[in-house]
Amino acid sequence: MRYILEELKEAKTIGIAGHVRPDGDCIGSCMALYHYLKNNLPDETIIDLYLETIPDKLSVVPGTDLIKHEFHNERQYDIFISLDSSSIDRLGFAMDAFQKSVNTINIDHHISNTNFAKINHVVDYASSTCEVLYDLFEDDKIDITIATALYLGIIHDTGVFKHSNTTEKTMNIAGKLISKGVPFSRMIDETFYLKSYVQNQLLGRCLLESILVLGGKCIVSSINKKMLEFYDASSGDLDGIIDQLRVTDGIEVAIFVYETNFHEYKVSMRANGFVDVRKVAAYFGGGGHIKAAGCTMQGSLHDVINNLLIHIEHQLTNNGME
Ligand SMILES: [Mn+2]
Repeated sequence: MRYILEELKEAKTIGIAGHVRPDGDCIGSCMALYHYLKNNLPDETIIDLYLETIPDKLSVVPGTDLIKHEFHNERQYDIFISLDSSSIDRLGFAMDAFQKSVNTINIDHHISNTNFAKINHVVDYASSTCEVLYDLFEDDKIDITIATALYLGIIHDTGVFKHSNTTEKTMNIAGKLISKGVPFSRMIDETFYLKSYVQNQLLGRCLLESILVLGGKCIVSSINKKMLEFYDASSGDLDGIIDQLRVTDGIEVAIFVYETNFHEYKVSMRANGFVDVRKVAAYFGGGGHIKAAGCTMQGSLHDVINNLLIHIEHQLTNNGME
């Protein structure tokens, strides 16, 4: 599959972009490809990388200061490469640049990818776009900067080798990358586990105020707007609370809701085995996966929780869990 990178040798101008609200795999794959092309293409080749603003803690890979956060020139790129984006609209502000390029390449690992480019390289069994890129690169051309970027994407999309998308191959690639000197302990702590003081305070509060329902099979916690304002926190500061609720012993379903407006709540659900939370979320107009789903609901907090519990209890009963 190396022919994909062969295409780039002739290009004089190359654009690269990842998806909106960039995560570890998006940033990792974009930075890895950017550095790889910079190192291996002629000096005069123009390479521009477009991404929305990235979280500070994901700026560990050198060169993130070179990222362009808006596209407002008339440049038509010879080739534009989309990374980690399942559809063209996921490119956000960079979609225009992509669409008017002479040639387009789409490199991704989402099973739902719509193959929207001229050349599509989608490996849906790969853990991450970084894993897909590793296979396209020549190993001896991967320096510590590129290795760090690829490693970032792999740990973030696998939940540090925990999710079921982790394969023997993923581990082998990670092994090759750490042999190049990636500071992996520090990276895992600082980019994955690190929380701000406020995030930890909110997590602590939500755990303290959580309640067990449905005979201890379901755990519920919530946070209201007033509390978010008190801590001067945003919804991003609530990431991970649902995951901590889920690993409570004996729990089948964890529910975390936070108030977005008067009588409007954003709901996150996680399941451990017997309940399909995607079905519950879909009933209320949301979506997701069997074990991780979400939706937005209207009403009082009491009504929102009760309406969710009716559906969860129904599934628990029908699955012989009563
Ligand atoms: Mn990804």
